[in-house]
Amino acid sequence: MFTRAIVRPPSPNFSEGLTSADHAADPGPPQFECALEQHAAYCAALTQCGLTVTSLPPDPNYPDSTFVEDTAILTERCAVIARPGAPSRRGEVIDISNVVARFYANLLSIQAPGILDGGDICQAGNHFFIGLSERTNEAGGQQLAELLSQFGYTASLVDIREIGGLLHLKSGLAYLGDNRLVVMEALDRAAFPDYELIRVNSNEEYAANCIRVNDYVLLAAGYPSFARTLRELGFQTIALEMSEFQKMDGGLSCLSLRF
Ligand code: CIR
Repeated sequence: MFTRAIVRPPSPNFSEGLTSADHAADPGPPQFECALEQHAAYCAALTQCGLTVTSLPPDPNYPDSTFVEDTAILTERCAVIARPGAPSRRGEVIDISNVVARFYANLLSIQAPGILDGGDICQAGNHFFIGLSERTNEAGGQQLAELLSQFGYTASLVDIREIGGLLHLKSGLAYLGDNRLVVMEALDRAAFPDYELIRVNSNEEYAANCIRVNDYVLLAAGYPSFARTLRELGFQTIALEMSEFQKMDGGLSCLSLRF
């Protein structure tokens, strides 16, 4: 059960953040007002799931700071402040560290030369899958595995560096509880033994980045086949418009830290 979430609405210069998209081409840069509306609907969905939402003020110094999930790993036993792989995002952890400290006595952090983005970390029960990506290196992954082991968790590394177009491990992987993992086609299924794997059609891959929040699964709107799969598995779903965040390579999970 989650009881809380931390979020940070986008700032007006949100479109100046990192992205692989060419804003000169269709569908163009994100529209700030629309992003704000989508973010508000996202927060309302977290509230519907029973969470108390702590919202930090938008920070124009860090246009990517709405993607709070990349800045920390929050578990039932400890919190680990990340060291984001993108230098332009590294300072985001200062505010996050201050707010997380209000809720956690066990507060740890990733140190140089380690880099690690929270988007690469997928908790599945007492096990953590740690993605090695352009944003998370071996040093960061090993540090996190070691810290987590001190609190009784296990971890394994999943190398996604050869998979084109996958920013973070959780862009293609989600844990739904009850031993069920959503896995996009490009990931090596052998990395996830002992789990029931739920496929996402290759034309709906963006939807793989969904989150189970108590009695609901939140997923991106516009992926009917995957939404149907979830409902057939017995989940109540909430579909959320994510278009403006998708333009900045953001997925649904990265807009909140849940704990
Ligand atoms: C970035 O490139 O860092 C942001 N524009 C998007 C981060 C998305 N985070 C995530 O998928 N966990």
